Amino acid sequence: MKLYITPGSPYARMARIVVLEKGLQSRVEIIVAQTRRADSPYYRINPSGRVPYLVGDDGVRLEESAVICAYLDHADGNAAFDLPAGDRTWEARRLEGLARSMLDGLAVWGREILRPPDERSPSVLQHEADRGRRMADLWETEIDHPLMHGTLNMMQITLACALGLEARNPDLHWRPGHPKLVDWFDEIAARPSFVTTAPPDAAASRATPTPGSP
Ligand SMILES: N[C@@H](CCC(=O)N[C@@H](CS)C(=O)NCC(=O)O)C(=O)O
Repeated sequence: MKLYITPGSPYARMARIVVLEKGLQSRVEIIVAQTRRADSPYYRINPSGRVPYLVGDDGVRLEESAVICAYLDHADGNAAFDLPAGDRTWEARRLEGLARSMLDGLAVWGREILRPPDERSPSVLQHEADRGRRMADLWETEIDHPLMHGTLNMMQITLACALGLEARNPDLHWRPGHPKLVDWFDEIAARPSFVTTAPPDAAASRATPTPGSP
């Protein structure tokens, strides 16, 4: 299989974490795509130009991190990240939705920051900063949910990839006032799959701007 990524993409990071957690490294070739560049050869592979993108051994071509993570999880016939059954299904979906909502907002904010200064929208920056603050407050409570602890799942992976964007956004300060979230994140971020896929920090990206960022 071929998994197209960029090093800074939190969505691609989710798929990379699943590859590592499932021990699929020998089956999945990780390829850095050139995104956000006019006439990138990557557009001939994935016309949307987004990452992650997976080309399976069976020829299947998949977009969307949630779909790709599920496909990778099932690739060994022994899925570990399916939603829990019964009453917990909707709780799991609710938490995954909340985590993705935070991630989507922080991704928009991060993209705005990577634009040239004279192209950045102050109102978008403010809107996403405010949303990020509200979501961090919400997660300081939600992090007590039993599904956010114990065996790793997609809710945890999604939230951790969102919070991990602090490395790419110097204005994202979700830690102050959120001690439970800090403890939770620091523990999950120490897992080898998270350490290996940690995004390059914003200063490094600015020093060597890559069209493929984030
Ligand atoms: N909903 C998509 C979002 C993917 C996405 O927005 N990826 C960004 C990188 S973080 C991208 O590829 N941007 C390149 C572009 O917009 O051309 C998912 O979950 O996979």
